[in-house]
Amino acid sequence: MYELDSFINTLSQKNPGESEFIESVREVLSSVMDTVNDNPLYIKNRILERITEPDRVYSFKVEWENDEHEIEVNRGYRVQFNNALGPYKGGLRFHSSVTLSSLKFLAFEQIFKNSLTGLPMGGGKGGSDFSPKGKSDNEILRFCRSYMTELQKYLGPDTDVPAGDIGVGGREIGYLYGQYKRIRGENTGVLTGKGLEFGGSLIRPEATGFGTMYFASEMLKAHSDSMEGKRIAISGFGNVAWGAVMKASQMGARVITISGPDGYILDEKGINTPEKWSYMLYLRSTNNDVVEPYAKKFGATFVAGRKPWEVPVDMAFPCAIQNELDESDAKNLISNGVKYVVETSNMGLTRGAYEAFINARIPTAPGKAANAGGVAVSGLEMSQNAMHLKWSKEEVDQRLRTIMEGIHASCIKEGLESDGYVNYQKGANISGFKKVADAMCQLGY
Ligand code: 2IT
Repeated sequence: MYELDSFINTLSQKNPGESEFIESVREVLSSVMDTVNDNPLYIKNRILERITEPDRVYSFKVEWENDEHEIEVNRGYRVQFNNALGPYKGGLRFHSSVTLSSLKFLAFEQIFKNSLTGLPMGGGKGGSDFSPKGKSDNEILRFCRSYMTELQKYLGPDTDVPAGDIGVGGREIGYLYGQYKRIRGENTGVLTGKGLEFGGSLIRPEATGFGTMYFASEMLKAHSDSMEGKRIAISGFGNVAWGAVMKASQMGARVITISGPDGYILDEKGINTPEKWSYMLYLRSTNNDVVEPYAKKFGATFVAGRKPWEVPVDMAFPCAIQNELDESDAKNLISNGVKYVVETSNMGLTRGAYEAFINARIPTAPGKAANAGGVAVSGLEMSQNAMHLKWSKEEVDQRLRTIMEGIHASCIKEGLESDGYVNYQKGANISGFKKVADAMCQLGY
């Protein structure tokens, strides 16, 4: 019999200082403990000990030259956590907050997220503490080349296939893939999120944001409700927030906030025109990491240094970074009448925030279910690359929608509680975990 606190204690001793990783393991295990203790095969196969230890972790030096011709040194990583279901798959994050602990948490989450998509993908994650903020295009190119010169040793289309994440968008994927091809001489599509001219998939840039709205729309349907007319708060202003804002508007909802490290925008008219959406992309492309200019351009309010969770809304979608919505934010949202919460960033909610929402019986989707659309379309990009063909926008979008509906159905199947409340966190964790654990049992150690 396993007991959560003592398992987590042992894990913490084994991984000192890795609080984000430990928290992500606690989050999954708190949902699956009964499932494990009820299954002698999982116990005999030591699934918990094995699934919480990464297959391997690469850490390497990345040297590059800045525009002043000075040499800079960053640290690069790739965490190959678990490949029971398929090649390691997961994004690369370039951000000043990146540490081994944050990448281990992201890679661990990715295992269960990828499992939920139903596609054959294992879990991995990588990145660097390099911050693109304020860097020139040439500096980013030089950094990407140097990073890939080392990383390429560990990649392959059936081994490990990275993609983007915070700080890694289409431009960076292009530079990284260019260097991979230069060194390896292979057009195997070993990164996803590529440009459409060289093997990328239609809908991949939009996929995470579209997917989270498809998931949300299923959630609302399951609660005899609809997206029409809902007031929505979104945080972030990057690729994920951009896709989410567009799809929410198409579904008849009104998104009234986006945010950056400098504060948030309150646009009561709604962020609902192609001009506003393009402006989000423009803001991102400047590499300044600010949203304030949006307020001046569109006559909206800018609230400096605060998060959007103080605005009364029907639905909240954290779309920025881990731990961006804490217990006091949750209490604010609850007292302002929030009806649904859809975590779209990875581990965007703190444990206290989850507990507050679940205690208040507010349907709350976890990131590993709601944001799986991004990696799902990455999986579809891998399929297209392997077949050497390209699907239409409609075909990819339809497959994405079907995958998100499937994930929602899995959450209901494993997460429906006796009082009729759907515990999405529990549902996603159990459903994602079981498939990986079953595969590990069959594969042997
Ligand atoms: O967190 C994520 O799922 C991603 N950054 C996307 C990963 C991928 O391989 O597309």
